Amino acid sequence: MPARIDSLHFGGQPALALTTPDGASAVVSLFGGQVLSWTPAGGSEWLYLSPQARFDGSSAIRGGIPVCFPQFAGLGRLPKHGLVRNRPWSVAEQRCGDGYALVTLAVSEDDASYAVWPQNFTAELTAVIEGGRLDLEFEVANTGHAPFAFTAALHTYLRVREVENARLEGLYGHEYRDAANGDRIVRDSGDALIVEGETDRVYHGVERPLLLRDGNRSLGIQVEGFPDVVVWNPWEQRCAELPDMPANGFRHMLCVEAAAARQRIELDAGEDWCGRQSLIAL
Ligand code: TA6
Repeated sequence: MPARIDSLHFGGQPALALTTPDGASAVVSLFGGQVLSWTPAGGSEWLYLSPQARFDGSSAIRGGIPVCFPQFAGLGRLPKHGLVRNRPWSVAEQRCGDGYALVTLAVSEDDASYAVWPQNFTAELTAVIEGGRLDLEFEVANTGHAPFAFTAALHTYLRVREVENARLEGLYGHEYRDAANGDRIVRDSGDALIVEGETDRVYHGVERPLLLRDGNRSLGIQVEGFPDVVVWNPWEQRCAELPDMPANGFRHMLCVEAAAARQRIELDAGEDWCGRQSLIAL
C-alpha cells in the first residue's frame, strides 16, 4: 500500500490528509497553510489543536502549526503574527513516494496584504511525513523589485499529557527575552525547562537540537535557518482570556516555536530564505 494524500474538509476548511503505509498521518489546512495534526508511525498525536478552535475564518486556527509571517508577535506595525495565518493558501505540490507523503502550500501578496505591507512575496510551507518524522520547511521569496525585511515563526503547538510533568531539554545556557516578565533578558540556568506558570520566552541563537520528554514518550526538535526558539504557555489566567481555548487547555499544550524574532531577516529583490523545523518521535 503506497502513501496517500486525500482532500477533505476539516472543521469546514479545505485540507489534505497525508498517510503512510506504516501508519503515520497528518492533516494540513489550506486556511493558514497550517498543519493541524501529526501522528508518527507507531505513536500518538503530537500536535495540540484546541477543541474550541474556530474554523470560520474569523481568526487563526488555535493549535497545530500556525505560520507567523511577515511579523512575529507584536514586533512591528502589522497585525499580531503577521498576515498569512488567517488567509487561504493554495496547493503548490503534493507527492507520495516510498514511505513518505509531501505537500507544499503557498501564499502570495494580495490586495489586503498589499494595503498594509506593500511587498511582493511568495511564502511556501512544505510538510513531509515519513515514519517517525515530520519535516517542515518554510521558504520566503522576495518576488518584487525592492528589498524587504521580516520576522517569522512556525508557532508549533505540541500536545503534552500534563504540562507540569513535561521537560524541555537543550536550552541550558542560552539567553532569552522574557516576554512574560517585562521583556527582561535572562540566561537559562536549569538543565530542563519545566513550565509551572505563564511562560513566553524568545531564546536567542539556539543551535542545538531540543528534547521534549512527555511521560513515556519523547520528541526530538531540530531547527535550521531559524535562529531563535520561542517557548509559550499562557497558563490559567491568560488561557481563560482566549475565547478559542478551553479552561484547562493550557495543561495539554506547550508551544516550541522555530522563530526568526530577535533580528529581522532582510531579503533583496529576487532573493529567498528558508528555515526548517523537524519533529522526530523517539
Ligand atoms: O509565540 C508566543 C506568542 O507571541 C505569545 O505572546 C502569545 O500571545 C501567543 O504567541 C499566541 O498569540 P495569538 O495571537 O495566537 O493568541
